[in-house]
Amino acid sequence: ETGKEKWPRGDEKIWKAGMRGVDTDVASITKSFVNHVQTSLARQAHNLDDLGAYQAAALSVRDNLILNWDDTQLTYTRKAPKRAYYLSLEFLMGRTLDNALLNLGLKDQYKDGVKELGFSIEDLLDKERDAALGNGGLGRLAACYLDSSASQELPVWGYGLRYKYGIFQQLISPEGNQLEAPDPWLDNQNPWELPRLDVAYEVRFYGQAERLNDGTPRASWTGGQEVLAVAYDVMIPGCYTKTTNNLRLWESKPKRGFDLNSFNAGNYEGAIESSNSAAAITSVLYPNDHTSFGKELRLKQQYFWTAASLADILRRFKNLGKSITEIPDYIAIQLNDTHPTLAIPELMRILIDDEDLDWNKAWEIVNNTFFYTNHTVLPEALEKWPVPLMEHVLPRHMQIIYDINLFFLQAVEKKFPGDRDRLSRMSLIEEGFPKQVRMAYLACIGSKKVNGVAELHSDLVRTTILKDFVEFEGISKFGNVTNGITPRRWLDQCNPELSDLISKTLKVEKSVWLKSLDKLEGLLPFAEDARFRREWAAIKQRNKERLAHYVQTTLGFTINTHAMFDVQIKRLHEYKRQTLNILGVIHRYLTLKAMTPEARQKVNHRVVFFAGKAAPAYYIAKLTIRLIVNVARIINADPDTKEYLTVYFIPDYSVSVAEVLIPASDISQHISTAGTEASGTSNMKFCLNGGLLVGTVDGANIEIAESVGESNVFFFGHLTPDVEDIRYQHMYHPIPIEEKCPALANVLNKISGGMFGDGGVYEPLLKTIRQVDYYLIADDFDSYIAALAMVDEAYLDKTEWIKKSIKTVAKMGKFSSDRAILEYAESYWNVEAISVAK
Ligand code: B1N
Repeated sequence: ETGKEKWPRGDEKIWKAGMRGVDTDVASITKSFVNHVQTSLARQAHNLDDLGAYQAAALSVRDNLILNWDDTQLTYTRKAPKRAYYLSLEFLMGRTLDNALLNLGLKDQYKDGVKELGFSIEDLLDKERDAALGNGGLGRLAACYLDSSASQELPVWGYGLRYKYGIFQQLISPEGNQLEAPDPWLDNQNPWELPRLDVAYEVRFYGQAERLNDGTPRASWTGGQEVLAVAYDVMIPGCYTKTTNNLRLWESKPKRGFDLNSFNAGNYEGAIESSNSAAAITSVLYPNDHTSFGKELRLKQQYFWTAASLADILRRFKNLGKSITEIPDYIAIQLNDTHPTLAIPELMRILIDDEDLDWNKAWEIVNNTFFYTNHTVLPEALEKWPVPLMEHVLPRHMQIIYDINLFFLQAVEKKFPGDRDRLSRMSLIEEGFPKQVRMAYLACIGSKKVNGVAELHSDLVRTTILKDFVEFEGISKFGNVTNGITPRRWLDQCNPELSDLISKTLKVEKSVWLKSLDKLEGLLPFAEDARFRREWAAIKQRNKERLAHYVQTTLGFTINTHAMFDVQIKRLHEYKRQTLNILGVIHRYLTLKAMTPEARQKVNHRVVFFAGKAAPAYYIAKLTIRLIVNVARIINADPDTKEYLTVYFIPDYSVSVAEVLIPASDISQHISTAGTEASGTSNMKFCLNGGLLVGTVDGANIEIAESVGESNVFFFGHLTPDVEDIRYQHMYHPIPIEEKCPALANVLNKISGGMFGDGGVYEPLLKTIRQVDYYLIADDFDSYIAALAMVDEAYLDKTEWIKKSIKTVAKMGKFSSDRAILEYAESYWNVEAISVAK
């Protein structure tokens, strides 16, 4: 292409005649569906099963998305606005069809259409596999932000990896152990991605880096392994708008089928092996959150993805014909945690080695282009890469990091002369064997702004892990953007009856309030309306029945839907304290057992749900699952108590399972040790669906309470500033658990004594509580039990309870991811909305 050709080629009229819109009346929809059955799928009406029908519906809906996507991208190209790019190693998208139908406003038409063809839309929706390219909150947040960017018409693209295997499938063995099976989510074709085999970049690993020493900072990087990154595009439709953004996922491929050099030398197997090693880069999502293992393949994933994404972003920028120094006027890059931090030295490499800029100019560009979001202050989660590994895999980047560090420490020394401690604290290189690169520090100094994900967390970032950097760079660089969730998926899609009731009551169209969630405040007066409350309660009841039906059909258990539903669903982690919950359940069980049958009659009936995956190598987390499953086995079978208390562990937690569990909850638990959960986002999802929150004074719980009113949440536990002191006491003045918390000691003894099967099995878990108790289980236990008693008390007054539920939903507007993404666009990226002509 020279840029001077005439487009389109040939006769423009004939081109125009061939272009079509997609009609969206029911007759056109059935026609398109049948068409896809016949041609795209090469199947026939008489042997089409639900899976085939799902695929035909998806392809038909996709036609709409493709046309909108095309118009959107053309608009962006023509208007050349500043764009933002969201780099995330995880996108936990879940299912797409229902979301696309709702955002396009075509759900009813498709429902009718597939019905005319003999199918039920619900059955088809259920055939879709989740796209589970993430671990938990961080990946789901990225997905919510894409939905909000498109809905708010912001020119934002996501960049990630197209893992062949998503997060593992969780199975539970008869003993209660978690087993992991692979998740081959692409096996029955993925209609939602468009392979762009023509969009490909070469990415280098290993080799030699040699400084030119010609008076410039340039170096040459040669040799090593070259791998191809190929683009797959996923369309991201906005809600009731034409804007359809893009999520570009990279797949790794060997550069030339396989290595011809080895082939010629007669080493056929060796050649195949090197081609396998290229394909391995994007084969699997790492299933650990909150731990950094320093594995070479993970480092290769990170570089592969950042290098391909930057190359793509810069190619698009170069098409604008601007000077390279204008990059920050057209590009903002958001780093989702430190995983994409290599983009910083990579852009330096491109600007210096390829574009021949001097160091300071290059650093200035970099500094005005990147933005870094921190998602955790847990020390084990902070990424550090061993210097020898980095030198081996990315020799040129290691040189650049050393240079960045040198200039940086010179500046620190200038501001704080002679403060050697400070220099070693702030160095990008941590001394030790081996030395390690501190990625959070690199992300921080390379970015224009840094933010945490809830007020408390952002404060902790400023006062703990990045304290020295605040002192050096000034506080204004360090902000907060409280996380949000998309109300499209997490209310309209997962709780359609509540969404309809809200539209009807507010007398506002969904297309309006779903994009201006503060409008929910209009529900407040209806808390006093008895008829409205009855409708509200009836919807909660039907959502509980829907969940019971799911459990019945998948696990075979019959659930009492008139009991209170108490839910804790999230990754298993000691800091999230599922142990506190299950120990509380045992305490409740023991209390019930000790009661007379008459006394029991007065007790609030409760069903406790757990779900969540444990990292495959996280022994204590897996043991917690085993304990939950075995406690459930005993309690659910006890004729004295099973009417009052049952427990279920729902296996293989996923976005789709969450969509069933969340609308059914009466209360949900968010009970991390204060100061450990950066934000949490499922807390927002529950409250938006009228479930009340039991939680610690942590993360976004605090802001939820501020919004909905403290009388509508159940808080307990020690506060963040006390946690460190208490840990200190644990170390130096330990109090035996029998003394500190007799109720808990009794529970632990029952477990050890074999009430839930061989007690010895659980000793390593119990030891973490009896000995170090780093997460303060014993310190918070009594106040936790007291909070649950308050819940029971409050639940007795059903009218008051429903009022709380309504008032909570009414005040959740702040937690829309639209609000959050607009904060990023306005206060960080300087990116504006741009509408796509209808
Ligand atoms: O990010 C979420 C927050 O709402 C949660 O509170 C926070 O725990 C979560 C390494 C992580 N922080 N860090 C991770 C994920 C994967 C990985 O490899 C760390 N996830 C969170 C959204 O802000």
